[in-house]
Amino acid sequence: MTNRANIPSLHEVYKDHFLIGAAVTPNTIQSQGDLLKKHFNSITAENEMKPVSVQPKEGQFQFEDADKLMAFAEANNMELRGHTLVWHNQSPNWMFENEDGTPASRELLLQRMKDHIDTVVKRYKGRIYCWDVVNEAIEDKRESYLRESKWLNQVGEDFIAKAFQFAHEADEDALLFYNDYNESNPVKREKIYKLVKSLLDQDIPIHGVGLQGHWNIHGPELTDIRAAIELYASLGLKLHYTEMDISVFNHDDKRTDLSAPTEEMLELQAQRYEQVFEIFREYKDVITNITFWGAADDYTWLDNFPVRGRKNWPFVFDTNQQPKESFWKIVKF
Ligand code: HAH
Repeated sequence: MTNRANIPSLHEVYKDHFLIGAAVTPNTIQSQGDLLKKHFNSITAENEMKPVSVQPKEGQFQFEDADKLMAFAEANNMELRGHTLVWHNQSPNWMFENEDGTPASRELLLQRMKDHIDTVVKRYKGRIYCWDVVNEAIEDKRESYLRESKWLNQVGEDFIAKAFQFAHEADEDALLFYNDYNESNPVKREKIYKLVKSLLDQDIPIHGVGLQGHWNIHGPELTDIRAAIELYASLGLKLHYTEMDISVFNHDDKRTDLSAPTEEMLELQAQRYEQVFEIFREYKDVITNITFWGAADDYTWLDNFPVRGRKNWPFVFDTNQQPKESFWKIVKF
């Protein structure tokens, strides 16, 4: 690998703006270790702190992988964003069921939620600086408000408020976030706003909105990104971009013929990175963390989503972990 010592460090360039984060795994802290140490001062566990990873069986917590990532953060003076405590996905089935397979009652589910949150949050108390307490509870489809889920069906709408209360009881200093995707979409952003506002109106301890930022080279519109920031900021909370990537494909583009991104894709990507970081800098008083959902193009969840096995190139570092044009666009301003 060629020498990258003399390129600017992303997190140093942005030290007066916000933290710069990356989602990591036990593999990538090895394979991308040097890159992570140089450019990032915040990390998030891609999967290792999700419910199914830490409590696959009732009461049998597994923290080995999560601990590795925590230790990597601490050894390298990085913050850690906790992700995630309550979600409809990557959560173990046992949590929602009685022993005979019938749906667990509201009381049992809330007890399990409390036990889970208590154990996980207290383990990293004072070390994980913020948590995505509830992930993706809003429905994407136009008509309905909250997403259908076992949490909603078996507990009721207040499962969200309860999760925040339990998290706050476990670590009163952790910053607590509601996190969701399609956060810029005009219809969905109003619903996210409504949810967070209702939590604030009930004095529920919530401190921030996590905007996932899973975007692509064609969208969303910059005006929608800006409008979403303005709307959430009007709640008086901090904003984190929690899972940013810029896919080179439209969401419904199923093409699988490319073994490298085209010049045009890289051009559009660089232009978009430049434009969105310009907006981020403008709102640095409310945006306090920009986290990418990965670090370099050699590893991204988008290689398997939404098309399994199709390579994608969503970051500012390429498959050799070298800076792309996108990198230069965001470090020069
Ligand atoms: C995110 N969902 C999750 O928050 C994260 O935990 C996971 O590793 C990857 C992505 C995003 C998502 C989406 O963009 C579209 C449909 C469903 C979920």
